[in-house]
Amino acid sequence: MGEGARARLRGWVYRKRDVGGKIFIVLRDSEGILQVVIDRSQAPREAVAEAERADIEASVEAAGVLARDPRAPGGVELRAHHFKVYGESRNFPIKGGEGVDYLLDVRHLWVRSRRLTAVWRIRHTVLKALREYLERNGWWEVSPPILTQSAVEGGATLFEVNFFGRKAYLSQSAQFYLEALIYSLEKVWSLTPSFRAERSRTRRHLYEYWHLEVEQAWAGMEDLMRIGEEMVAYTVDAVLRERLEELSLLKRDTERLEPARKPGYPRITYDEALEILRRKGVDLKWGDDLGADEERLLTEEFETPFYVTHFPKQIKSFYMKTDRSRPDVVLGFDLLAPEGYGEVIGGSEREDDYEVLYARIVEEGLNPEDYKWYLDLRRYGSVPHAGFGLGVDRLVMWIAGLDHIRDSIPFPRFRDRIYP
Ligand code: NSS
Repeated sequence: MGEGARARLRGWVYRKRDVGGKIFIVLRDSEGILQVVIDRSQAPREAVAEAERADIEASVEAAGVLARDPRAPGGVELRAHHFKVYGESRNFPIKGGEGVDYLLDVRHLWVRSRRLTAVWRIRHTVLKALREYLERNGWWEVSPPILTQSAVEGGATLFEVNFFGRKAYLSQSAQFYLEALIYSLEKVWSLTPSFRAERSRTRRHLYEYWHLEVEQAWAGMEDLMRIGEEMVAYTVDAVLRERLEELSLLKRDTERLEPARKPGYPRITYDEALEILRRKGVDLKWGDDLGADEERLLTEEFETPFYVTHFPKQIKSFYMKTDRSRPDVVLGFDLLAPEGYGEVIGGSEREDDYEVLYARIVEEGLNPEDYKWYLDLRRYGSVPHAGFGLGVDRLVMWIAGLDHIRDSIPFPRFRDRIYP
């Protein structure tokens, strides 16, 4: 809107300054902020009275004429002749300078902050881009259950639920259900909450996170690695095109994201990862898992996300197919985000042979009875197939350049708090 145009807007009081002759109210709405000026010598008395009682975060309506003013944020202000308070806001509990724990207590109010709002907008674009990529490439979206009967990713992080006197679990992954659905739809995906009772509290673990999973029939590890990197590159590109203002508000160095806009990310094997770590002074034994610290060191070597592949089978899940030319490693892959962020995708080719899968279940000390239906998928029309899971919150965390995963999601769930 140009100089002299009339405007009416509704929003919330973001900042307020009363300098005697004029009241300056910076108004915040879903599009951004705008300064509103109520001039005591020109505005009607009721408008002035309403502006006086409008506290920080009160919801208000203002109408007037737009005027250029270099001192206003954005260079434009609204000179109001009408001003009305809708919902008052006495003593808003967040004043600035509060600590993390307090801000988590008032998360229901903190979610309106400009910084978090910028993250929600980036997250929206991430979700839109992921979905758009899949839609354009012929994938079927399906809806797997959240209440489940068996573990996908090991018993240690399972949340137990009392299901009418029987044990059930909150889903850690939709993978097994997606596997069942490829026998008709071939290329399927889902976006669901996944639950992990992680033992340690870290910057990159949530207890409830958003999991985007894909599964494809007649496909191997290479095919799925290509899809993973195309999807991530497509998403980074969309955010760089559509959310520059938000990235700048978050002070994200977008130069660091540029190289990730194109697929073709580097790949190293687990063995090569060990070699790199050794050069950096970290001596892992073959068969040790890569933890957050090791991942961080590896990310120093790359400007873009990169794959680590061919892990020792003892550190990966029983369903991963072994490399038949080297049976001690699996056809599994992780995609690690640069700048210290680490794993955002975990996936593999799946074991599709009934006998081998059965033996792996037993070898892992699991009860084949619990996996009867999953084994059935290898009895009736088994096909080579592969898939992966992408942690949406982790992807947002990296793209937005956040220090902690909790700020990638409006209401993060932690072990010691499920409030608000
Ligand atoms: O455990 S994963 O590595 N793999 C699976 O769950 C497979 N069953 C997925 C599949 O092939 N369909 O988790 C996948 C991703 C992982 O790379 C992380 O990005 C994310 O899920 N993830 C998490 N994000 C946030 N918080 C927690 N606790 C978490 N755990 C995994």
